[in-house]
Amino acid sequence: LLQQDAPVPEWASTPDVLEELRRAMPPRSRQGFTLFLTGLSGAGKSTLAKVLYVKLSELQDRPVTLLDGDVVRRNLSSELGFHKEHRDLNVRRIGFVASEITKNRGIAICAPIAPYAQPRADVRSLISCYGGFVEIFMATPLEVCEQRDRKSLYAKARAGIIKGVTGVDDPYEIPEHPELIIDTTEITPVEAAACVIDWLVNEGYLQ
Ligand code: PPS
Repeated sequence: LLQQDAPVPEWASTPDVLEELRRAMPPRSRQGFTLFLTGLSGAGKSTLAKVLYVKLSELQDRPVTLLDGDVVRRNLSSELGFHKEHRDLNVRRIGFVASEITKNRGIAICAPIAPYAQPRADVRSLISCYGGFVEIFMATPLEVCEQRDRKSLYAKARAGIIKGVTGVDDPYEIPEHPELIIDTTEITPVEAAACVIDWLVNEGYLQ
């Protein structure tokens, strides 16, 4: 089943198969979708993801699955480090799991740093075949993330104890066309979640 504006996967390359698949796509309120939160450590991804998990579970019937960065790294990507190839592989794994959830009309909430544009774009293409893909750029500035520093990640990076920390001495490629941009410097997680829910209602994913 394909979204109206989704890229065409290889297996659906004949026009009649494609048309049939698109006709069979349910309205957005019954499709699966993925909320893909990306941003620096400390930007508020996990906190917002958890609030969204609770709200979406209360508001509607589709099953909701949370794929948080730390949890995925412990369970699905425990052998991976933080150099570019491993980060990309980690993000692609998360994208694959989210695509399966979306295909089965569930809701996936992903919250990795996902610092590189190409794997984010590939995940978008994959998931858009099956349902909605909502990229949420957590734009909280590095200074604010550093002040929070609940895991002492930035302190260790500044002290030279760890290398390759995103935002300090490793890149974060800013999303060019995210569906939503959220800076949690001056809004609470509940207010941020309300913005996301409003957007989902306006776009027809929630009734
Ligand atoms: S990535 O880039 O998407 O694969 O990263 P992710 O899987 O989301 O993992 C991010 C969490 O790992 C911790 N951590 C680091 N982050 C960035 N750079 C380096 N070098 C690093 N080493 C460990 C960090 O606590 C991240 O947690 P979050 O939830 O983002 O705060």
